[in-house]
Amino acid sequence: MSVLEQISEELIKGKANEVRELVKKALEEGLAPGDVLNKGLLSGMSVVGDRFKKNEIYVPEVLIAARAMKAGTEVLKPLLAESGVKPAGTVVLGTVKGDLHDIGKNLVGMMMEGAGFAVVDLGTDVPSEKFVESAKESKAEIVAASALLTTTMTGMKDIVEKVKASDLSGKVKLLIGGAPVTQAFCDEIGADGYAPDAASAADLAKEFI
Ligand code: B1M
Repeated sequence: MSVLEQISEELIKGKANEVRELVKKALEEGLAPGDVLNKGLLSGMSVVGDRFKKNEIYVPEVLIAARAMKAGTEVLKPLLAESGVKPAGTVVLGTVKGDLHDIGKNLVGMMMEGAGFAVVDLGTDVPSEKFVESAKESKAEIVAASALLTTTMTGMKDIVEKVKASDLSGKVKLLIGGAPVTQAFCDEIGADGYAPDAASAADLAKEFI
């Protein structure tokens, strides 16, 4: 079994220490951080997602797998975020109100840092007002919101409305994403951009600047 397959296997089992060590091993073997992320960690997480969907596993197992994913991404973080250039701009980032999923949001943060942005991470379950306040405080150019639930993505509309009603209107760009989010939804709510994955989110942020 290749080291990337081993990473997926151990992530599915929720073995955080093993995942951390295997990620280090993969990097020592010269594998690219992006491959370790996509072909190791994320491919394991997609199996976890499938099993969760089919009710083969439940929330506790998913949480344990998420913890293992975090252990692996922590090793990768400095490499994904390596840039050495002065901030291209400031991004206020968070998962919308009512939503506790943060793995994708954290990846977006890492990719944004990698693209040279200063990232203000508001965490999860963030009320719309908080996005607006924080963007004012940090003089951000971009507000980036993540949602993983069809029930919480509607909160993005509220962020758009609050930004438009504030003096940030026309000054900040609103970028949205997350598994249930689509370009059509982005157009419908009047956000400035949608990205399907973390790397494209960073590319789009660069385009905005
Ligand atoms: Co939840 N969960 N979950 N969950 N969970 C999903 C999302 C679900 C699809 C599972 C399923 O049924 N197949 C489903 C949502 C259904 C729906 O609404 N469409 C679901 C559900 C129902 C729930 C609960 C309601 C379950 C329950 O309690 N009955 C509950 C809700 C809690 C809440 O938020 N209030 C819940 C809870 C949890 C855990 C806490 C157990 C855990 C989260 C742990 C954590 O995040 N710290 C969890 C997990 C891990 C998942 C799955 C298995 C994996 C999500 C993930 O991290 N994927 C997920 C199933 C799945 O997605 N296959 C599922 C990896 C991550 C890298 O992908 O976040 O999509 P993702 O990010 C991607 C892109 O979407 C994009 O970039 C990333 C890739 O590069 N992206 C952006 C994300 N944000 C972006 C922002 C951008 C641009 C791109 O711009 C700003």
